[in-house]
Amino acid sequence: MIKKTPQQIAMGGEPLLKDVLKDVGRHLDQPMRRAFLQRSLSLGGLSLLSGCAIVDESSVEKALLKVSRFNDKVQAWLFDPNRLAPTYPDSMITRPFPFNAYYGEDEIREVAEDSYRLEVTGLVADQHAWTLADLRAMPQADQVTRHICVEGWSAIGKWGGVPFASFLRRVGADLGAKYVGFKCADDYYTSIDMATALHPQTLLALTYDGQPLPPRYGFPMKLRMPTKLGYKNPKHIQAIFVTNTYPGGYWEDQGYNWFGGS
Ligand SMILES: Nc1nc2c(c(=O)[nH]1)N[C@H]1C(S)=C(S)[C@@H](COP(=O)(O)O)O[C@H]1N2
Ligand SMILES: [Mo]
Repeated sequence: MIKKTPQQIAMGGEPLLKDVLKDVGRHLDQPMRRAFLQRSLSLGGLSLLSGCAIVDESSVEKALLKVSRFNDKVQAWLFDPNRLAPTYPDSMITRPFPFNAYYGEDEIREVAEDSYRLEVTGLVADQHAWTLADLRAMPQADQVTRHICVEGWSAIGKWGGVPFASFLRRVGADLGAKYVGFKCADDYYTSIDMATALHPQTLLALTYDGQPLPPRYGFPMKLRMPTKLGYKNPKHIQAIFVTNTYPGGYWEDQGYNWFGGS
């Protein structure tokens, strides 16, 4: 059960979500948690929003998850597939560009180039596996954009590679499917909505600052989306699949918002 403060008991009021969040820990990404706190949403408000009865911590989790999935739908609806994220001159690139992963720099994954094959499965006509040379032979584009991490930092970097929309068209993906999922060499995984997959700035990035993507930034390849927060951008991609079944993600399954737009 969620404990009320003596003051709340005296006032006969319900505990504020703020107090509950302290108890239940990380269930929302920071922007959403802030939005809740700013509005001082009460438990009564949360149960109204989610349609869940709030009786204990696990029902709070369920209610927050429901609101977060609702939030995904609103964000998807607000997402404008033609609006471009800001781009910057090379002179504004952050040097050195930060490293981040769910582990430290001493555990950066080394993927071998020669044996590397990118698997492509699910709702795609052509399921052959790709070598790095195959990917480098596709028309390339590059862009300087800002990467925003929910941990509270952002940095400007330059990525180059294959526009993801051309890749999806080349493999004959079902462009009406809901999700594109990614599996990575380090056990990370995530998934995105098809509208973002087809966004003109979504890149299957093979280079960083004009050089082959170094291991720290996701060799051999990462998906770079300036329209999404850092954790939605998978590094060391080994497999891509197109599906209508919600695939979740490493942080998303621990309560981060799935849409993760910025
Ligand atoms: N495979 C993999 N991809 C990942 C992560 C990870 O731990 N593993 N972390 C994510 C997070 S939270 C961030 S902020 C960015 C960091 O990318 P960078 O090292 O290029 O700065 O990678 C994202 N993609
Ligand atoms: Mo991040």
